[in-house]
Amino acid sequence: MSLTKLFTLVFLRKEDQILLGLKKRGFGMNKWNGFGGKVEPHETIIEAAVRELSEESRMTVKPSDLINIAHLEFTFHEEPVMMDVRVFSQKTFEGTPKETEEMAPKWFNIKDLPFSKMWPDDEIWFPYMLEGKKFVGKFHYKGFDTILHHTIEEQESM
Ligand code: 6U4
Ligand code: NA
Ligand code: NA
Repeated sequence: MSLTKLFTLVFLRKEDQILLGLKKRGFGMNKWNGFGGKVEPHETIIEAAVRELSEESRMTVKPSDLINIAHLEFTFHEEPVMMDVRVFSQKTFEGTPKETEEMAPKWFNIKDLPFSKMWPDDEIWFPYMLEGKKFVGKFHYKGFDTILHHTIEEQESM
């Protein structure tokens, strides 16, 4: 794998709801997703997670409240790139989600998630996250719609 890029992905929880944002531009446009983006060279993964959440939803979290629940690796057929996505969850936050240039946020009931308008891998690993498990998921895509193969391994800790 010649090129690995590091990303963050944050999910806020409130009772039986989860905050998703409809991506308005760029990678994953028109899909509902958690909040996150590229880790910049000058910052830690946690700093990037807090920054991206704030930039995309105007929500504030304390870095020490973020819990790393998963590690997702995406590879693509005949492409030498790997996306290394660090997934975080947390229940303590401040603010009311606001629409930004990049994302339109909305609370969803966890029993009524819009999987048909999410990344295809989400339907596979969301059940692990919603059951409070920690895991490593690896997904090999052809294009952006077809998962050729995947593995999910539960972890004791991340
Ligand atoms: P800029 O260049 O600022 O628009 P940036 O916000 O840094 O981009 P972006 O939004 O492209 O990064 O990051 C992609 C986001 O999508 C990250 O939070 C990771 C997430 N993501 C990428 N592939 C995913 C997938 N297959 N399933 C998923 N989330 C994915 O659930
Ligand atoms: Na982003
Ligand atoms: Na960014």
